[in-house]
Amino acid sequence: MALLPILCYPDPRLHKVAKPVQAVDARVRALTEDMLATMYDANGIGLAATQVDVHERVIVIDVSEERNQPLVLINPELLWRSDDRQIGDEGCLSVPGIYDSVERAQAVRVRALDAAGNSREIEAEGLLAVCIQHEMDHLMGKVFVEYLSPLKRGRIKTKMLKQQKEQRQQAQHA
Ligand code: GNR
Ligand code: NI
Repeated sequence: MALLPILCYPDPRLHKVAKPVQAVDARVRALTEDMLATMYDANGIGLAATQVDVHERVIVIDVSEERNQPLVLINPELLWRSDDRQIGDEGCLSVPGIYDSVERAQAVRVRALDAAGNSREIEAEGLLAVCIQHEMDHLMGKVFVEYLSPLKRGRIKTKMLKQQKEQRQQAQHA
């Protein structure tokens, strides 16, 4: 098991479109294990393969308080989304320290393969539905800040680049 480095906005690799997984084999299972370890280590509720620079349709999620209900979604397909909407603050491990309000469907139904390669259908609402939509966006190369105004997005981009520059300088002087 390994912790994987997480790409940070505005890294252009976050906008790559992920390809379907061809076979749920040992390589893909190892990827899901590493992604779960990385997500738990970073205290996130979800992680898309795109964020660890793997451009395949793989998502891991755990929205439980106890952090003991891992969910693996491979090749997820959106079957249905409710007309009912919800608005909530979102954050992203690829945009650290930024939280802003995003409107999403209140409920979704998805079909995906699990880590054993079995097809499953999941109906989700509330936070789990938000997280599934947020992660499926990542697989399409979309980051939540793209729902914000161009002004806010510009400010976030500047702030992230400044943070990254400071981090590089710190690393150099270490
Ligand atoms: O950890 C995360 N929290 C979160 C909170 C509200 C809405 C979405 C999320 S997902 C995020 C982890 C992440 O960046 N997944 O891609
Ligand atoms: Ni994210």
